[in-house]
Amino acid sequence: MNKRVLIIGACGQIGSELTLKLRDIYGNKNVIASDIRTGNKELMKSGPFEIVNAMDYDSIANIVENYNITDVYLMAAMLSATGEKFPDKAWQLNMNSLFNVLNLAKEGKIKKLFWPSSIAVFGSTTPKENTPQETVMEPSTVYGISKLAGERWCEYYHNKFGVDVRSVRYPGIISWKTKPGGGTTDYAVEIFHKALISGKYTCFLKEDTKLPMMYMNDAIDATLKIMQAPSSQIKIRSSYNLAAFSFTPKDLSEEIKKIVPEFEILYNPDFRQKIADSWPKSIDDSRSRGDWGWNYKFDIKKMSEEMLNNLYLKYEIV
Ligand code: AKB
Repeated sequence: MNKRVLIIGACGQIGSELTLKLRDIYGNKNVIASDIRTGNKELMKSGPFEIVNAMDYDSIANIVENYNITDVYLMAAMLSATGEKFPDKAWQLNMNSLFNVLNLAKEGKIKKLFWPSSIAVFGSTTPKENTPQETVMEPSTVYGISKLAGERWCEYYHNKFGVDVRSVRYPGIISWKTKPGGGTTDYAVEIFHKALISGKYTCFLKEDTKLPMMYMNDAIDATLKIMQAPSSQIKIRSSYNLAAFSFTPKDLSEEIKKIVPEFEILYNPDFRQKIADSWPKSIDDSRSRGDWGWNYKFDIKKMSEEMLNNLYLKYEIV
């Protein structure tokens, strides 16, 4: 049976790049993008697009039926910082959207499901360095609680109903094409834009706040890799730890200064500092490496060069 893919939340930071990559692999007409709003030109023009509310089971079920969808990537979510402002909405969106697709899989209407978890599943009682796959998990944000609950539900649907669900715990994702929205790690993207536009950035986290991060190309790679692996290799059905590199705002500003010497960073921590302080500083992802061959390609240096080179072109700075 031919693969036909649906991405829910295709216009977001990860969804927009994932959709284009999936279209390259499976063909434009076999990859259906969907979101509650329209996306950028490239995404809208390169293949089918449907407006959908991730919390509306019937409209998702209709799309799945109309397009004979086999695989779903559920990328819609409310992230950590916005989730603290709208806790009810965050819980509803993050949980209802997951149940919709888990139930479609349980009913045999789709074959395979990707659902991202996050380092936000960990909390202040978790070991901070080299955080193990299995450890104490007491998240303190609504987002983290919803992701941890989601992980338990994914494992439950796999064990009880045989649902083929796969998941990774994304760290902060850095990309230049689409900006992230509402996360605690968003500073690591904003800083590049501000470095080129004004040469100055005021960071909402303290200079020594170390967090796990990853370049978008690696995040997409991991997502495709776990989805393409034979089912027998996926031994964890809650969610896999995933890592590339970790840095502080100060480390990142030093890296940017190597390319933009006049760049200046200031610090004005806000409510997001408390969220960041509750998260791990580095992640042990040996299970992902061992089970399905994960490895990253971009380190902080290569990522910073890629970000600045692409943003120079985007802003037409010569
Ligand atoms: C956030 O900051 O909320 C996200 C995440 C780490 O899941 N980027």
